[in-house]
Amino acid sequence: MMDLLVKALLDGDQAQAIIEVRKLREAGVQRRQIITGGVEAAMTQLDAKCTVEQFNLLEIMLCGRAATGVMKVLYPLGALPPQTKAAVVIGTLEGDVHDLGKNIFKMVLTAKGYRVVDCGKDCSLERLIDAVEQEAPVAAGISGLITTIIPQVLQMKDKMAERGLGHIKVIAGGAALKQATAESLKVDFIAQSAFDGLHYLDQIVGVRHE
Ligand code: B12
Repeated sequence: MMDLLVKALLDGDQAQAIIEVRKLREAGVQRRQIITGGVEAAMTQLDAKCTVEQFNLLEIMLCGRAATGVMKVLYPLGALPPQTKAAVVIGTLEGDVHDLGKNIFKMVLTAKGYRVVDCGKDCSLERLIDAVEQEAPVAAGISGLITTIIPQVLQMKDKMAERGLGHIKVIAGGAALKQATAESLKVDFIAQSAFDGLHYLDQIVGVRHE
């Protein structure tokens, strides 16, 4: 069944992808498995079509739209819990327009009761840090899919410290950042997935997992 979901996503067939995800949920498959084994797996396969030599924008956008549709089925807006946990500021840095992963992280956090302040994509460091200053979050989350944003990531903590925000954790995720170590990127934590990020935040705010 997961294979059918991956195929529907790769075909950019949102309606079919939604049918497959409903079947998976009815069969008792967890959201987490659907995201990692379905959505992420499909996007990894899409990789081959998103290179400098081969780039079919329409095809990739349709896959992205199908993935977004699947996420809305997994986390319906009407069924959100009250946002009683800490705030988290998230964004994709300047020059990077990839936002599927960031949006998944946002949905996962929102579904767990965090108040997520989303600075969007192609967001300057200044704007992200302004939001951190205003919202007093427990952490700032950076999503990075292209390596050109790494210099901005390296400056994040220092720039926050200059504004007296050095105590706030910075966590990073996304394909361009997750192979690196937290030390080499000068951040507090590197998340391998949205759930990895969630667990790290839960640890900071002291949520227990059974
Ligand atoms: C879809 C896609 C696009 C779409 C994006 C649509 C959208 N709205 O996001 C479009 C078509 C716009 C696009 C454009 C481009 N793309 Co593109 N794209 C991809 C592709 C195929 C999939 C990315 C994706 O969505 N993955 C699925 C998500 C769910 O995974 P994820 O982001 O890793 O997120 C998960 C975790 O990492 C985590 N996570 C993510 N962020 C965060 C943050 C925090 C804080 C936490 C805790 C967790 C977390 O949560 C998610 C769920 O677990 C990748 C290939 C790849 N393997 O990544 C290339 C890729 C990222 N693109 C690439 C390139 C080069 C481009 C272009 C420059 C293309 C070009 N040749 O002109 C342009 C423009 C980019 C720009 N300026 O930003 C390269 C980057 C290479 C590099 N090393 O820098 C890649 C790697 C393809 C390749 N192999 O060449 N792309």
